[in-house]
Amino acid sequence: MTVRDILNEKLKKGALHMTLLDPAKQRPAEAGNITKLAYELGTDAIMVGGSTGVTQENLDQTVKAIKAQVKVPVIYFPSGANAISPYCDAMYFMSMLNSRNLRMVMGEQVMGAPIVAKLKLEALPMGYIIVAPGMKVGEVGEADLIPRDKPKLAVAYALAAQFLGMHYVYLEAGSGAPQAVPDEMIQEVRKAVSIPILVGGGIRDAETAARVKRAGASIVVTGTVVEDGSYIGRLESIIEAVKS
Ligand code: 1GP
Repeated sequence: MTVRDILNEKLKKGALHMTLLDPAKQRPAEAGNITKLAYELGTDAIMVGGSTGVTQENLDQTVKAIKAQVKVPVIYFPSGANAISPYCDAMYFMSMLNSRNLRMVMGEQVMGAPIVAKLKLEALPMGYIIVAPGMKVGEVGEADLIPRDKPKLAVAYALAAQFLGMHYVYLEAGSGAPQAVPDEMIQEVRKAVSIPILVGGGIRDAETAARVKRAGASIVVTGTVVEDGSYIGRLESIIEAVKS
């Protein structure tokens, strides 16, 4: 079964939660321990990636350590073609649609595609859309941020992703964003597209996770919350909010 099939089967039953780990932020063994806990709490997949500091070495070691601890898909969430791990189950093959830099839209993809083919990695085509404030990823990705009060602009990008044949669209407020993607924007995108919508950035509590899900997110992504020492109770309530 492909990762896409696994996710599709799960999505038929409701919204999913994914846990994001940045390989540059902790040692591989710790990443393994964190994801084991997230897996036991019911997270549906582990995403591995970060905007800066990802190397082939820390990526491979982190993915291997996570794979040893969880039975859910481990999906690479790349920032470029500089590192691609053969150990993950799949990778988002993504384009930052609202970047001003062509390298982020199609350059890294052209460099990475032959490597993905050689490794026979499952590619999950995804349109990546950066919403204000965008944080680090908006900065390094040179994104023309979608203003928070312009849901129709997000809809136009999401529709473009769908019409280009992408299987997923990701509304990203940026890791550590003070506020998550606005409800109205998620609602409008939900009404417009039929592909699954990932929403991430700034989701740190159950209430926000529930709100994002109610607005129409198919997959709720949390990252920062597991980097915080007091995450256990939080992560449990976030996963519960997404699943209920
Ligand atoms: C970043 O959307 C993800 O790509 C997760 O964001 O770290 O704010 O949870 P947080």
